Amino acid sequence: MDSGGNIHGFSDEKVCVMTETKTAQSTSTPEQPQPVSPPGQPKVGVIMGSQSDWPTMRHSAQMLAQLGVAFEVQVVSAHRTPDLMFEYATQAQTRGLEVIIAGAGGAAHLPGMVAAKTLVPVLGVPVKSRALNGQDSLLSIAQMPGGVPVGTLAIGEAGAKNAGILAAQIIANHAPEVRQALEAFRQAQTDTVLAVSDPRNP
Ligand code: RP5
Repeated sequence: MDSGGNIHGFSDEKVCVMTETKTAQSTSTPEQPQPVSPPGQPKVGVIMGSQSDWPTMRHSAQMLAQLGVAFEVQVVSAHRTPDLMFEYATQAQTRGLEVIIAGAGGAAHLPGMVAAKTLVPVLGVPVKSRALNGQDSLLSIAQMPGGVPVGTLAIGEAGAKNAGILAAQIIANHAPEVRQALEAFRQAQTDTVLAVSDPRNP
């Protein structure tokens, strides 16, 4: 922890820089602008075991941005940076995080290990692994022992997207503006389906 009370890598300044850094990286394309957090204290932490998880986890960030929920993003590996993972989990509540979305693939220990060290609700996203198409990730995240829950979403992009929505729904319990954004999102989704109900004419 530094003199300003921020643990390594999680000051407001760092979150801001990270967002800009993501924008400059090779995963950014003109068609896929990188999601940027709304201003304010991050309420949701989007963490992942590897940079390679970002193409999946960006969908969580995208939904949070769309729904107006301030978030931060960070690579935190259970295996490669275990001390950072421990620090992130133990500091999450005092830093104001209300939900943690943790994505990981393969031997996906990150969500469960983070959940073991915090009472902040953890939503786990199984990333589609190269070897087993994410079935290993899914089982690693879902099969927690009784007493240490992780809310497990679907494998891959759908799970990441739904994790962002579900995190927003949790925040919406005390944030009317987020509830309004969710209602608008649901209505737009319904309208889109009803507008083109004949599958032969997409
Ligand atoms: C996990 O190992 C990560 O979450 C990632 O999904 C997987 C592979 O990581 P890389 O080898 O691509 O860094 O820890």
